[in-house]
Order: sequence, then C-alpha cells, then structure tokens
Amino acid sequence: MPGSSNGALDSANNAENSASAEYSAKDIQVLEGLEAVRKRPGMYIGDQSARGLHHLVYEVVDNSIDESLAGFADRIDVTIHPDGSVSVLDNGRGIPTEYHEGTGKPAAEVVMTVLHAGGKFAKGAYQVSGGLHGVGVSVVNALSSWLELNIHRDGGLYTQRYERGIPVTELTRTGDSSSHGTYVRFMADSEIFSTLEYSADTLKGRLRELAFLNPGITITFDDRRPDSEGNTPQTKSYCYEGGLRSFVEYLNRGKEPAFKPPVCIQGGKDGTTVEVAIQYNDTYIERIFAFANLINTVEGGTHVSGFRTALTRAINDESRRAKLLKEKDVNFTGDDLKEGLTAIISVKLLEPQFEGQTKTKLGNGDVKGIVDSAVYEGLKIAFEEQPEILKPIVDKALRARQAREAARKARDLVRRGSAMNRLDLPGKLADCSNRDPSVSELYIVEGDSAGGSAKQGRDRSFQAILPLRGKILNVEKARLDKILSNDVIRTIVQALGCGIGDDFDSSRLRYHKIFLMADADVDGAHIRTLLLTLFYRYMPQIIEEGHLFVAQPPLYRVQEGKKNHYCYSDKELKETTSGTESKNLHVQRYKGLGEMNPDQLWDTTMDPENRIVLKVRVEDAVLADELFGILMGDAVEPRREFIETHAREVRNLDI
Ligand code: 0RA
Repeated sequence: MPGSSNGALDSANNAENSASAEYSAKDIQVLEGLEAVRKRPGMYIGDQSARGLHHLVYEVVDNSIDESLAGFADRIDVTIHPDGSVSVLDNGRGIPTEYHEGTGKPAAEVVMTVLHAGGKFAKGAYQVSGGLHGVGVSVVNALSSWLELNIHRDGGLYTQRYERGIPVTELTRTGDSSSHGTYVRFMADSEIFSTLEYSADTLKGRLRELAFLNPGITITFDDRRPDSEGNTPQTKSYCYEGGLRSFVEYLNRGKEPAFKPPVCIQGGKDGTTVEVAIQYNDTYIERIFAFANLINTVEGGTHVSGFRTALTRAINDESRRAKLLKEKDVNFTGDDLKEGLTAIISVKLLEPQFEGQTKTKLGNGDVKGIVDSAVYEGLKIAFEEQPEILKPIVDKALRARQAREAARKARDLVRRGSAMNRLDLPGKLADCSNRDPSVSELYIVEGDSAGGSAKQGRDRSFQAILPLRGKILNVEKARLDKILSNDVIRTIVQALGCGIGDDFDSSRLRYHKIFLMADADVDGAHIRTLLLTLFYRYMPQIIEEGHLFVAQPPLYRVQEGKKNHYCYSDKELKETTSGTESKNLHVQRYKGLGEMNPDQLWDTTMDPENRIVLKVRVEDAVLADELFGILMGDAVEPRREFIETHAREVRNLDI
C-alpha cells in the first residue's frame, strides 16, 4: 500500500487485516452514509442554494475553531482559489492519522467519511461543529466533487484525495513536516448546488464574527478569484485581542456611545461560561447579538432571557441606590432599557439544545439563571467602579419611557384602525375577498399608476393591493412615536393588522405573503430599502417567518409577431435578441411599473404560476444590521465606502 514506509500505518495495516470481515460491512455503511447525504443535502446543510454552499465553508472552519477552543490552534487561513475551490488551513494538532480500531482505517479517513464521526474522537470540551447544522466535515466531503486533505502531524505530511466523498487515494505519508495542522481544500459539487459562487462579504462577515468571539485567534481570508477587471482583491486578516469589547465597539462605530469603554462581564457555573459586553449609543434601536457555542442564536433563548432580567434588575436596583430613581418613580421595564442598547452575549456550554423554527433558539433551562447572576453581579460591580456610566443610561431610559407613552397613544390609533372591523382598513387598500391569511397576498406598490394596473390585473379573490404615495420615513433615524405618525407607515401597519414593535403579534397578520413591488430604478430601490428597513427593525418576525418577498417585474418586453418574451436582466435581453434572426423584433424597455398594462403586470409579476419573486431572508444578523446601518444611518463615510465597493455590482443603475 502507499505509505507503507510509515511504521504506524504498517502495524495498523495488520489490524485491518485481522478485522477484514467487519471491514466490508463498515465500508457499505460509509457508502450508504455518503449516499444519504447526497440524496438529501438539505437535511444536512439547510439547502442547496448559496446558503448551503456557504455552510460548507463554515462546517470546515468550525472544525478548526474547535481545535482552537481546545487550545491547540490560533490561526485559520481561508482561501477561495481561482478555480472556485475553498481551502481551510489551521495550525491545530492535525486530524489523527493512526489506524482506528473497529474500522481498520486511518482515523482521518473515518472523520472524512463517516457521518458524525468527528465528535466521537472527543476533541475539545465545547464543540462548535456539531452545533447548528453541525454534521461534521464528512458532509462537506460527500457534497464536494473533490476534496484534498493534508495533515501535518508527528513529523510527517499525510495526504489523501476524495471524490464525491469516496477516497480515491489512501492516506499516504508524502513527506516530512515540522509543523502541525490540517489543510482541507474542496470543490463544491455542481451536481448538488444551484450556485458555486461564494459571496466574499458573507464569508468575511462570519469569519470576522468568529474572530471577535475568539480573542487571540487570527483568521485570514484570501479571495484569489479574479474580478471582472482581472484584479485579485486583497487578503483580510481578523484578530481582536479585545474580543466582545471590540465587537461592541465595532457595532457602535460611527455612533455616539453613552459611555466608554463597553461594560464587559465574564462569569459562569457548572461548565457553562458566560461573556457579555454592553454599551448604549445615541440611536433608538436595540441590538442584542447572542451566541451559544459561537452559533448565532437569532431566535434568542434562555441566555437572552437571563440577560434581560439581570439588566433590568441591576439598573433599577442601582439607580434607586444612587437616587437617580426617586421613591415615587416606578421601576424601569425591560422595554424602557432597550433604546440604543448594543450587547453581545456569548455562552459556551457542554450540551447545547437548539430549538425553534430554524434551530437557533437556545433551550437549556439552567442557562437563564447562570447568565442572570453573572450579568447582575457584573453590572453591579461596573456601576460601583464607574458610577458615572449609570446616569446616561437612566436619562436615556426616562426619555425612552416618555416616548413609549407617546408611541402607545399613536399605536392605539393604528390598532383601532386595524381591528377586526374591516371598515377601518385604510381607504387606499383594495382588499381581497378571501379572509384566510394563509392564502392571502398583499402587494405593496409604489405609486398610484402602478397601483391602478395592479388593481386591475390582480386576482381579487386572494390578492390585495396597497398603493403607496408619499415619503416613507427612514425608521433607522426615528423613534416609534414619530414612525407611527408617518401616514405611509400607518397605512401599512393597518393593512397588515399585526401591530408593530413590542405590540407585534404575527397571529394577527392578515396576509401570509407580502410583496414589495417598486420600479427597477434608483427611486424604486430607495423605497424598497426604506420598506425593508421598516420590516427588519420593527416587524422582523415577518421576515423570520418567511412572509416577505420582493416582486421582480421584467425590465424588457421583446415582441416577435404575436409572441411576447419578457427579460429580467440585460444579459437575458442579449441572449433573447441574439438568438433570433427575425427582423420583426420590437423591444420595449419598461421604465417603471406604470408602463405595464394590467395584463402584462399579471402575466409577469403577479401570476403565481409565472412570477419570479425573491424571498427576503436574513442570512447573517450582524451583516444585515451593518448593512441597514450603513445604508440608512447617520454616518456618511461608511455609506460612501459601501457604494464605492459595490458600485460595480449594480446592474441597472438608472438615474
Ligand atoms: C479528531 C480528533 C482530534 C482532532 C481532530 C479530529 C481535528 C479535526 C479537524 C478538522 C479541521 N481541523 C482539525 N483539527 C483537528 C484530536 C487529535 C489529538 O488528540 O491529537
């Protein structure tokens, strides 16, 4: 066999022979395992779109992170190669190469081919891999057209190659090595994934997040794919000695902090560790990003509840002690303390239970109390040591409480309007006749003329139209009371029927599909962004539950005799028009929705059989927050940077 120069492999080879009866049965198991993954990739990595594709990278990186959590690695290098493959290199112990009893194969081959095998080798105490989709690197292997493994360990370099999860070479010692670590390079399988195009921004976002959550570790990202101009973008390196403190400072950059530096708390009990960083800023938005074993728990859970309880109690207790709250004042509620709060919660525990629709809600009951006492104690100490930070928090909370009173009044107006009584629905809403939310659709349409076409073109049995006219307030820069005094927003909230902010109740939502329909120009994009901001900041459940869509009207109509062909991009137009010799081609460019007649709008954009829609999803909470902050916030410089970086990606800029 190759690699027989290695003593360990030789002796293990004998072990393999003695267990050869078992060997073939195990072999079949491996093949069945790989086949199961390739048959139902979604069960293992979520889906087969870009999201699943990025999960492959996270899965490999998570294994390296585990090695770092166990104290053996402090460097991870992620590279996208020009051929579209991705490699992850770490300086950990290297996957064991010794023969594994029971299978008679090198442990590394078992880790790469047997589902869930990684964990069985009991690596670090806290495992990231095995978390969310956490299925082990064998799943990445199964879903890759090829994968190359290099292991530096015990003075040697060991190499093995796989194709679609099946070893095509044996693990072979190909040289000496004085280093230690693991290098995995894989090419995602085009038979499995609908796209093989990685988003550098998405990967960078998660890698940066991991660097914040693991202070001291250096994670680099090198995108070697040439861009359209033939340039290769630069390498990024993330290392934050400050950990969560740096994370909060990063999130609050460009905003005015109420105190500096962020309050940082560490604690824990019974094998559960708790880390928290907190800082208030001058915005009206609360941002709590919570992680359990480095997984972003977007649905919250027991760690977040424990945090909220402790924050409220500590601030009330300490403000009374400091006489910032008087006898007659009522205690702050949790809601009073939300405005401008930025916090990161990171817990690590031995057996995390993930619940909820997307398995991103931490369920372990005991974590609530552990986080509660750690945060309460930590805040008490912080307020004692730096008494000056309490006053700005209290002042902010008092103002927030007043504003909430005003908002409640404004909201009562809205709520009365959206009550069961259909007569109170906004006058501009052309409602559908169906009353069953699960089949009802609402089109929020920019402009009256497009609204008119949509009203005529729709199927009124299940499609409702809400034309919008007037300016939508930028909710990124206003408080709820002001937001609710904006006519356009009030109309939307009334039509949806489910309330807004703390008052939101998705069981009252009147339509389970909501489409944003705006022109494909700059103004349309602006309106769409304002609407998305409204939903993201004040009704995020609508996005989480998958109710929000962006309609995709075509940009061109190509008429050939009596036949109409609609094109949704310039590329498609080119393909359509170049493929035909006909001289009787007539190309119409739609400048706006208003130019489409009702039939055309129905055919292309509203007919469930034909329409193309984009479902709005939040892939990465931190990135989404950042993007909305950049696009809609106060600071000009980050927005300019963003536009300069991404201007080339914009296809239909029409000013
Ligand atoms: C199993 C056992 C050990 C380490 C690993 C797997 C391991 C896996 C990966 C994947 C990427 N990088 C990795 N680094 C390590 C423990 C090894 C020992 O006990 O020496």
